[in-house]
Amino acid sequence: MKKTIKVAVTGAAGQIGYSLLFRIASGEVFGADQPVEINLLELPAALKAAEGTAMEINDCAFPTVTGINIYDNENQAFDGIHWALLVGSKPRGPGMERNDLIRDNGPIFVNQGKALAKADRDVRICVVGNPCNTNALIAQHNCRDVPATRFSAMTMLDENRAKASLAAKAQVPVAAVKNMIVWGNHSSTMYPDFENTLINGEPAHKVISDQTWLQGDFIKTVQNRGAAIIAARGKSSAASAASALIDHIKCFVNKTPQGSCFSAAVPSDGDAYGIPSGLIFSFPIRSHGDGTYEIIRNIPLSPFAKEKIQVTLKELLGERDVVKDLLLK
Ligand code: NAX
Repeated sequence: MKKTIKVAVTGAAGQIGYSLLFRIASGEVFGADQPVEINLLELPAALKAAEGTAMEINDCAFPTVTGINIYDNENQAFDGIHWALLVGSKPRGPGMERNDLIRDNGPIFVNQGKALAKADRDVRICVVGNPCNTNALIAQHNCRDVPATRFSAMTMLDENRAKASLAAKAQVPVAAVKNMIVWGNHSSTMYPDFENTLINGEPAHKVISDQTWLQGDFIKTVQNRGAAIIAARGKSSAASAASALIDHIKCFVNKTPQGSCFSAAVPSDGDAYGIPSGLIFSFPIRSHGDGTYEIIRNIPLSPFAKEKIQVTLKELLGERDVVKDLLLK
């Protein structure tokens, strides 16, 4: 019998939680023969809804699930966990500026960062709740017991959106699109790097001749896709975000095939692409499949790409400044 993997999901009663939990419980992520125990963390007002979701997970009779626990306290929810999926955060209210949202959500990640000291020594943390890069930075700074490299923020949804957009334009199946690197912040400044993407093994900008589209509408569409989903659905992306989180975890758990990469926001080691040390920045990543990963070096960057990366870097540095009192030195 394998040792149970314990996974905590915050914001478990929310939209993303509802799409995510069943897929984790089903064995899709960690394996059909891998027991999982799931801790749901919610605000007191949403505990009843979390209970309903837990009842439904039980009703699926997944053979992989060894337990579902519901908490409104992060110290209990994070006790002994191997994965922390930090999805819950306050949504942006009407008329709210991005900096207000950053300030509003910061304290959640201070407390959750501290509580992560209770986790298993080998814990991995992925932050989805927005602004996810800066929230991950706050959690990481407040949890010096866990190595910084264990923290990530999710840019996989942006990668998936960009892949789908290029595939549609090139009229190829999405599986033909590889190495779609998203650089920087999960926000409207992110840079989806079409110059290093391959379509059927060829550079995407050679396959798609419309350079104006690539440099213009393609980037804008990916950067603003979240807002477009809200405009169409009346609610923010949920199933696609959950699906991207499943992809994110799988990418970190499994060895990345030779010559491939995926996108995730991880702490800069200060040595890659001029990004200051410690900033949680989306890079091209290769997982070694043993719990470690590397930031892939030497990706060629054109002056166009470098300019875009500077824009998203500037935004992230500004966000770091807004929360500097929440970051432990
Ligand atoms: P919902 O509002 O449906 O759910 C959020 C849940 O979090 C609520 O049930 C709330 O009670 C809970 N919550 C709030 N504060 C909490 C706390 N301190 N501890 C535990 N639970 C808490 O939002 P949902 O659509 O599920 O989105 C969740 C987060 O994901 C949002 O911040 C959203 O902006 C972010 N997203 C991030 C994406 C990414 O690619 N990184 C894409 C999708 C999504 O927009």
